[in-house]
Amino acid sequence: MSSFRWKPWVATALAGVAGLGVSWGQDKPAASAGHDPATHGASGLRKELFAGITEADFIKLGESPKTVKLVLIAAYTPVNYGMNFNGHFKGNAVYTVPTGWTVEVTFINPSPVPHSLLVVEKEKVRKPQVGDPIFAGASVPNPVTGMSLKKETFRFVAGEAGDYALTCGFPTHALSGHWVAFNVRDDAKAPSLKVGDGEPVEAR
Ligand SMILES: [Cu+2]
Repeated sequence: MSSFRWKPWVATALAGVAGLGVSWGQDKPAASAGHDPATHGASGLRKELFAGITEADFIKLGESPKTVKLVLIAAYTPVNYGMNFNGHFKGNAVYTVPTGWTVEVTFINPSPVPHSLLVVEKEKVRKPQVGDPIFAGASVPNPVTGMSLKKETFRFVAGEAGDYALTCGFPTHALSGHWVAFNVRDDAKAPSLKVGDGEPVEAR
């Protein structure tokens, strides 16, 4: 797939394949959908992978100076057919990190459906395949293959200001909204996380 040449009809076909993801029954939006992982139901999720993790752990200052720790959980809620991180998708959560900070990421996919996580330039989320990570080390292993029922960690230095995305690298998932925004800013004093129309909350 690395020699894949993008053509509009291919994108349409692949988006169609992604649409078929509706058949992943456990990820169907449900009336009970919420931010409580307990609402997942009997869907084959390996819940022990995120046992004890709360929303307070999603962004925290690291032990070392200028270090921030992020926890991103795929399929955390059933929204967007599970193609979300901590319940967020299509850029509706925005992480901001000061330029030069080290980012320590824990990625958890408790679902049997493969997902992955890497950092790319934001415009790449409009492609069926998002390509290589923009910063050295800013990816789980084999992001195109994805992984399931597993936890991975990686770390990288947010070395250059810009607009990026923390995205799933499994083909067509970014197109289907499986990404959140990741901004690196020269003028940011502390890492923060903004959800929806809310105010940014600084890491502590
Ligand atoms: Cu995904």
